[in-house]
Amino acid sequence: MKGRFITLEGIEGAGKSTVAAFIERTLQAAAVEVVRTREPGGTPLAERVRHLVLEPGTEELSALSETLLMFAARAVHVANLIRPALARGAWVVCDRFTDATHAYQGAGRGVPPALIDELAQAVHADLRIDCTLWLDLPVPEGLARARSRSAVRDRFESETLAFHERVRAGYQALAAREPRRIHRLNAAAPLATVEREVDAVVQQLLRDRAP
Ligand code: T5A
Repeated sequence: MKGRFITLEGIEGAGKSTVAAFIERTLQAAAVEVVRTREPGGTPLAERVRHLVLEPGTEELSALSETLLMFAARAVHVANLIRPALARGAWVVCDRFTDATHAYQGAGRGVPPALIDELAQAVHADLRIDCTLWLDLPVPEGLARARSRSAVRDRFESETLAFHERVRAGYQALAAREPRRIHRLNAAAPLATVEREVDAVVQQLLRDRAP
C-alpha cells in the first residue's frame, strides 16, 4: 500500500497538535501505520535547527536566514523521516510544512514566493501532499490559546498582531489557489465539531486509498 502525506496548517494555537493526535488515533484504529511529526523538526538534527529558529536569541535573524533554516530543517526531515516512511507505506501526519513557509516567511515577512517555490523544488520537488487541513480561526483567539498554554513566548509568538494577520491572509491565499488539496476547517468551533469534520476527511482518504 502506498503511504499518504497529510499536513496540518494554521496560525499559532489553531489546534494543529491536538488534531494531529486525533488523526493518529483514527488511523491506528483503521490499522494504518502512522508517523506523526512536525516542522520545523521531526528528526534529532532538524529539532536542533528548530531550537535555533524559535529561540528569541540575541542576534538578528533576517527573513532570508529564517527561510533558509526552515528549508535546511525540512531537507533533513524529508530525507531521514518523511520519504522512508512513505516508501514503506506509512501515512505521515505532519504539523506544518512548506505552506507554513509561504504563510510566515512569505506573507508574514515579505520573502518572495518565487524564492520559496525554488527552495521547495530543490528540497521536495517530487513529494506530493495528499491533503492539507487548514485550521482557521481569528488571530486573537489563536494567540490567546497559544499564550494560555505557556508563559514563555518564542520568536513567532512574540510577533505583532499585524504579522499574524498577514500569516492568516497568506493561508487564505494558498487555500484559494489550491482548493482541492487544502481543506479549510473552522478551528474556532468546539473541539468535538472540529474532530467530526477531520474524521470525515480522514475516512474519505481511507476509502480512496489504493488496495
Ligand atoms: N514556522 C514553521 C515558520 O515560520 N515557517 C515554517 O516553514 C514552519 C514549518 C512552529 C513555529 O514555526 C513557524 C510557525 C510557528 O510559529 P509550533 O510550536 O509548531 O511552532 O507552532 P504553533 O502554532 O505555535 O503550535 P502550537 O502548539 O502553539 O499550536 P497548535 O498545535 O496549533 O495548537 P494546540 O493543538 O497545541 O492547541 C492549543 C490549545 O488550544 C486548545 C488545546 O487544548 C490547547 O490548549 N484547543 C482548543 N480549544 C478550544 N476549541 C478547540 N477547537 C481547540 N483546539 C485546540
